[in-house]
Amino acid sequence: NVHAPALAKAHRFDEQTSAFADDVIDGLAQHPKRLSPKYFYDATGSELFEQITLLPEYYPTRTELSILRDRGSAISAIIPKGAALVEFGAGATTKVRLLLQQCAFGAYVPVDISGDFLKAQADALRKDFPSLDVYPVAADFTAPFALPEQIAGMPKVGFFPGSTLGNFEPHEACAFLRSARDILGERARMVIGVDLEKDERALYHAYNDSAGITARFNLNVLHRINRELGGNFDLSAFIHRAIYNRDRHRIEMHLISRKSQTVRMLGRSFSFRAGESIHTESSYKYSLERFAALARGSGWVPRESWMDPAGMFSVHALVA
Ligand code: AVI
Repeated sequence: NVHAPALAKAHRFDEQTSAFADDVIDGLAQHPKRLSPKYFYDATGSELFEQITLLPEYYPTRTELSILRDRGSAISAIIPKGAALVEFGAGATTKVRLLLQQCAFGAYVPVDISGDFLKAQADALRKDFPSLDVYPVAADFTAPFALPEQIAGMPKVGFFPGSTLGNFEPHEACAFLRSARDILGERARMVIGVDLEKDERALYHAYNDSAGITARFNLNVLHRINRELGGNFDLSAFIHRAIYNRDRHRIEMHLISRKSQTVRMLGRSFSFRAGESIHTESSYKYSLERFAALARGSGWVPRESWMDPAGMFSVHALVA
């Protein structure tokens, strides 16, 4: 291909960028086209996601916070004193702060792929919880990783808030829960936030907000491909669409091509029909029973679950 050498020179790819490139090339060659939701979260995407969590239509974040706050004493009752709290993924610290205030943890281990972000987060928490030992781990938490030696003798509690599990395909969710159980070990506990199946209108509006932030969040992945992989996506030629797929219990986000067009990237071209979609995210919604079955099938014993009064969101405690 004539473009490839020039591009290879123009972009000196690090390992992460070339994995991104491989995934994008692979995903756009599929029928239907798809991109992994993990690529939403560059600096702009993370900022847009923070804005989503504050939208009036996006109920999950504030509802989960209310459950963690209102059910703090029930949650702390299942947590052994002096346990190490291992958080899978490190976003805003609001939720973990609630747990740290309400339960007697001996150590906090945030695990995230972004090392810079982790360090800033760890520093802020050390300042506000001076007696807490914080041991950040820079790792992809969807793959096996080692816990810090310092927490070897402590009981472990995993924390996976935000219904991030919902962005995994069911088989990936099962694999993640299994691997978390292996990493945390015997007698571990897990506190996990899971979005619930509900009225389709509420779900629809949560992913089609009137301010258009979710649309920007979705389209940003094309911007990222342009910037990091030298793509030439015209963002105005795609529209955001989020629908609820009732049979598969999931919100699907798509980017729909407004016209027939060809997009180039890394010396390759990808053609789109008018109306053709790129499936960019699934956000699975569970009933309490379906989540408990998933947890059991992954080697955990469901211990207790809590909901807000309107039954919008759930927090589950699992025991290894
Ligand atoms: C991070 N994750 C749980 C969000 C969700 O609701 O699935 C991501 C998101 N996508 C669109 N809005 C929010």
